[in-house]
Amino acid sequence: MQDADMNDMGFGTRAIHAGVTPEPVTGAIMTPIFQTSTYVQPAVGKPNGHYDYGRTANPTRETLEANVAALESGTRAMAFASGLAAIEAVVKLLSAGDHVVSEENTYGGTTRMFTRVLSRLGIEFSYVDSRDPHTVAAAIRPETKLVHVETPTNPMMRVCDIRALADLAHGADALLCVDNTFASPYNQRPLELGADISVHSSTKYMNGHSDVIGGLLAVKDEELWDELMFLRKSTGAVPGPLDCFLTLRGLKTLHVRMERHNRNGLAVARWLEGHPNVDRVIYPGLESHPQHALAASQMSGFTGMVSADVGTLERAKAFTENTRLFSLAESLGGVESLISVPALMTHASVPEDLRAEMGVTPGLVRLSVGIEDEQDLIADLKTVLGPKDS
Ligand code: P1T
Repeated sequence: MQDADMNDMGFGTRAIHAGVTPEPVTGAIMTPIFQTSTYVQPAVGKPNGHYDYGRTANPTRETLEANVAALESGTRAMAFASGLAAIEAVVKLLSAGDHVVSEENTYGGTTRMFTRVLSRLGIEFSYVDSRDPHTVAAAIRPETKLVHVETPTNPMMRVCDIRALADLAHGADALLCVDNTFASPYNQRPLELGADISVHSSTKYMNGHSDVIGGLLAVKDEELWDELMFLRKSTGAVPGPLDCFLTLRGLKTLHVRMERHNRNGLAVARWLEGHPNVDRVIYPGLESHPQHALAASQMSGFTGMVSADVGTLERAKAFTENTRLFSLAESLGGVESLISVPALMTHASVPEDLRAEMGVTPGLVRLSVGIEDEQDLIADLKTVLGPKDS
């Protein structure tokens, strides 16, 4: 269905129909996997429409992109080979001498790309605690072209005020990019709150089935999209057609999955909170989260991501190596529950002092609560941590 017809429809209807039209030759209701690298041209320099080469254009990928644009309340979206490739494309809008203000608690791989790869190209980065807009304002310089945040952050669940940061960035003629991986557009739509770019590791909630590595971004501005398209075409980090098909299929149930992730995440966070073997639970949906009110003002649900500090690495290992339904693995956002120790896994590449300062202690455990039955998940945690009221 075309986008104009979809604007008044609900999120679930858009997840299933936006951008998707029956295939014209056969009427196939499911978007075919156009597994081709090139297209035959009827005459020299006259391709079929804009289909000249697979890196530039692919119908399966374009259907996914139209669908994501509708879900993020954008006008355009773009798919990449990974979440990091999508973020890299955003930073490559900049040139040597330009400056980025970034939240300090991003995914460890994002921090590594900024500190050890992109900074070598002459782009400067300042790392701040973006929970306080004043700290972001103080880091902005005349050369600042981009403010990059995650909200909630991985794994400390820091929440930043997207509206306030959009105003700040725009006041400085900079773009605001929000990594929306943890929330998903079902729970939070940064473009509606003033952000210029919403970026995803679609490996996570967007695809939702732990079988694809992918990245996505969505924008409102056509010129910005053109620039990003040029960058992707010129640098090449496109996803394969099968991965686009799988992600599009995953998106058709995003609203149903997220409802259950939200419910199970809250139930697990509530069960862990106050448990005698857990020192601290961090979940934006709990009233004890210092930014619960802000989170509730810009999110409609709080996902299945829960962090809990159990005090020591020894206890974290005993916890994460012994659960049965929560599998010990990096990644998140799939239908199955995962558990990890960020300091030794996803954030091992972040300098130790920065990790400690942010609270990414060796005793911090991160749970990606899946969509299994709530009572079975709690029972699994209970087997390892002991009953709550013992
Ligand atoms: O793995 P990739 O698709 O390249 O996405 C990178 C990425 C970007 N942004 C956020 C917020 C992320 O969490 C990630 C990847 N994160 C994990 C693999 C993880 O376990 O935290």
